[in-house]
Amino acid sequence: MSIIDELKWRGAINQQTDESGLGDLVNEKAVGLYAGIDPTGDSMHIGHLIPFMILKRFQLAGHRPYIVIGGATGSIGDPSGKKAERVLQTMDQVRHNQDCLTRQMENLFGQDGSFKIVNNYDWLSKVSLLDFLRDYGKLFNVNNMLNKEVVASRLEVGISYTEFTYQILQSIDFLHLYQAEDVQLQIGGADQWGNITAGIDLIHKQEGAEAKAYGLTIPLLLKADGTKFGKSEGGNIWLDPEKTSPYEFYQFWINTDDRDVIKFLKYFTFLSQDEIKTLEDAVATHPEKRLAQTRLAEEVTEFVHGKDAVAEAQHITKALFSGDVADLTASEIEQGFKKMPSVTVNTDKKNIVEWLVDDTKIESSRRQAREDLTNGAIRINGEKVTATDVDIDPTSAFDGKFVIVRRGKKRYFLVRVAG
Ligand code: 545
Repeated sequence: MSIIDELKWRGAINQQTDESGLGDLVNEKAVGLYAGIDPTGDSMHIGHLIPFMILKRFQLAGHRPYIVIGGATGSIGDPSGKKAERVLQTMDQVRHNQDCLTRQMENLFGQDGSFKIVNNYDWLSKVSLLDFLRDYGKLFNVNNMLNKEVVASRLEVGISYTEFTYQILQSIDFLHLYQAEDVQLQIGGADQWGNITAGIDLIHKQEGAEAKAYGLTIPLLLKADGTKFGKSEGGNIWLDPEKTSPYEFYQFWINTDDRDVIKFLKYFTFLSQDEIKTLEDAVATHPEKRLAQTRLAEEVTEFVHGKDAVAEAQHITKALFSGDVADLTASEIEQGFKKMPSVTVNTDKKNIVEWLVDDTKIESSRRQAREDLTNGAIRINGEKVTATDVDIDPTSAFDGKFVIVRRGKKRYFLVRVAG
């Protein structure tokens, strides 16, 4: 099966500039191809990842992927998808973000040398204003530029000359990579169609109408319930583990709706058609087992954060479900309890009733605290405590840093011990 047919099966093709031309090309040779990312932030979220995972699929099929980090374009900002003019970032911000994104890309794709990561600052910063106008500006027709959806949709509110020019910069990239690295295909999200086709036009003007350059875009990912993909209540799902912990990342995928899970397996994993078909049957016959969600969470978390992170996330999930929290590590507690209520107490030993009411405010009154304790509704670090006349030593577990309190079946509280 050709890579293009595989992408079709995965639902990953929105538009192609020349379907049969590209179909022939990928069967003929190892094709150079690229997707770009602008350093407008210091981390990708899972939505940004899609085109780069498709580069990876091309690589697995024997092709030659390039990632362009937009050190130059990112200092301008793509108007695509933006309703209003952007505020320019400082060059220091751009460089910081560019370094963060380069590291993230290297971690995900860069290990074996088969991916090339390049920065368009290296060539775009060398084009002088006069060269820009003489060598490139002459090849762009302002009427065509105005007709690009991105620009047309901004004409009423206004668009600066700077953002208007963005499409020329991305076009120069495609031409540069075409000439220097024999890159013949650019991919990107559906919002990149105008920029990609502008680049192909430039290549045709510069290299002749017969020049073989192609574009392919990926559809915007939609969820069955109509809400935006890639967000949880806490906001975006980031790839940076400092912003979204591997446990939260894993949980995000675990919580996928049955109606979306097969689509996501096709988009975000490298599982084969047969494997995905088997999981599809499992969703139909035993949805309650959530086999497809578990596999999805395992695959994507391993791809982004590694095998150990999957094991940790599963350990946390299991501990929180069963209540056996005693052997969690401090890092697992930080991850697992990020969204749960937390308070900070001092290291003093204290009567449990007083501690639950006065220090932690977990219980609203002494009467309620005594009642919950005697009813067996309180667990401290996983152990049921029923006596009301015992002292609690906050430093007795988890390196003296935390106490985990569970009230009833599900309500967890994280008590941080300041010491
Ligand atoms: C720059 C120079 C090129 C080719 C492409 C570019 C970047 C492109 C663009 N892409 C988007 C982007 O978002 C910011 C990420 C911050 C961490 O703006 N002009 O850089 C997104 N892209 C991934 C997908 C996208 C797109 O990185 O293509 O569609 C999102 O899914 O919006 O020579």
